Amino acid sequence: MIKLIVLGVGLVLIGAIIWWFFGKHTTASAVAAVTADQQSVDIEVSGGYSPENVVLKQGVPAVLNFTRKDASSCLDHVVFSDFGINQALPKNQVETVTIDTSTPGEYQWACGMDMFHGKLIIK
Ligand SMILES: [Cu+2]
Repeated sequence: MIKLIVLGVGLVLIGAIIWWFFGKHTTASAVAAVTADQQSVDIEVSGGYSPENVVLKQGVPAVLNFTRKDASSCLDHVVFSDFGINQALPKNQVETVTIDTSTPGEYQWACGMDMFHGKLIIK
């Protein structure tokens, strides 16, 4: 009996690992809402970033509004290394990060420990 349980647990673990590495994970993307002179995207921080791909229009001043719902200290900073930004995200508070959109390209952002990532596309 114990062998069957061990076998069952093993199979479930293998399934979970296969799903994790090869499964189709959906990544939420968002295009910024653009007005004449301002664009913004709201990003929820909870076990990662949602959306984790953000598209911004080049040349329009942009803000990202981060709200951290996650209690873990892992996500309490957000780092945009290309922009020299390392900002604290107090829990349950909207924290605005201003992005310089003058140069088109793809930029990564990450948590303070570089474990969770998001992508910024300026075009
Ligand atoms: Cu982290």
